[in-house]
Amino acid sequence: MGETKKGFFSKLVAGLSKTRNNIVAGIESIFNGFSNIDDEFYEELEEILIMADLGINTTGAIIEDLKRKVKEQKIKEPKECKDLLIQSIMDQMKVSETAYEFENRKSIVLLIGVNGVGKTTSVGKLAGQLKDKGKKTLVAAADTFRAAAIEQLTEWANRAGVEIIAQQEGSDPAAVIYDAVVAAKARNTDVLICDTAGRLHNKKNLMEELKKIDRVITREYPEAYRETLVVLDGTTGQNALAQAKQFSEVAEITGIILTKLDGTAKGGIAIAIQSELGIPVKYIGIGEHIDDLQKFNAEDFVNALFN
Ligand SMILES: Nc1nc2c(ncn2[C@@H]2O[C@H](COP(=O)(O)OP(=O)(O)O)[C@@H](O)[C@H]2O)c(=O)[nH]1
Ligand SMILES: [Mg+2]
Repeated sequence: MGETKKGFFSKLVAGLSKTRNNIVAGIESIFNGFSNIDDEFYEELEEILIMADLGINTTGAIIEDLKRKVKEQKIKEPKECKDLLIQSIMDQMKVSETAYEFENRKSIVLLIGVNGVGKTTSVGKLAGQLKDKGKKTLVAAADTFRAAAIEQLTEWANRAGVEIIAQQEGSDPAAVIYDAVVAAKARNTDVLICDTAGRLHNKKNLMEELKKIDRVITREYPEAYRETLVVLDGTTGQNALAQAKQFSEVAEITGIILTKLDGTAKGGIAIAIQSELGIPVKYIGIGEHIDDLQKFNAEDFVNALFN
């Protein structure tokens, strides 16, 4: 491992410590405590995975997969199951190589999600990362609902060292996007990242607002590569899964940013989202600092969680 990679990994391990404590102790007690792979063993394992927020469906799929492999490979020792389990989870979570294609294109990235999940913070962190990579980055303050939201994004833009397009509180979000798109084209911007308001996702007006934003982008900048990320708060567990489902009904979601995994999250929700919705978790947030956003790496994530 190189220095940066190592630094990231230890940060990930530290960030996920609460998540891990929720899972590891239970997992260890099962793999070491049982002498046979029997129904009781599977039942306890099932219980722990559900407690870790993997949800019933995902847990069911993982247990079935494990049972099949145990049989095929004639495994007798519970301890030997651990690697199989880890492998099975990793297989469910692979992020495709094209997941971050927007970084290499002229692109528009939209962050959507309910209030307080970490959209504005994630826009700032993402802008900082792209800027560090030498990408010409612009952010748009399309959460015009509260003045504080515009100020907050302005602070993040300063921190990240990128420019911001904003209007006054109460203005039309689609008008802000229009300004931002015009600016992005004129300035030869690589990536335009747009913050949005966290209205209730099941409300008709949010749907209308997203459609309007979409129309503006399609009309003004049809060749832009599009990325629409739903931001979810990892501490809300199964509720985050429900939000992802609802947003996927109103917008073409290309990925998830799962935040606050440094909190009391039970990171298993990342596994559930991926497996139940087929939407890749592309980034995870593990703190409030500008560096605390990482690309999701299934192997690192599962290792940080289980080892
Ligand atoms: N611990 C922690 N806090 C976060 C993370 N991401 C965002 N927050 C905090 O969550 C709160 C809400 O974030 P904000 O970006 O304003 O959410 P928004 O309403 O969706 O724009 C702020 O206090 C952020 O500092 C994270 O990954 N970890
Ligand atoms: Mg916000």
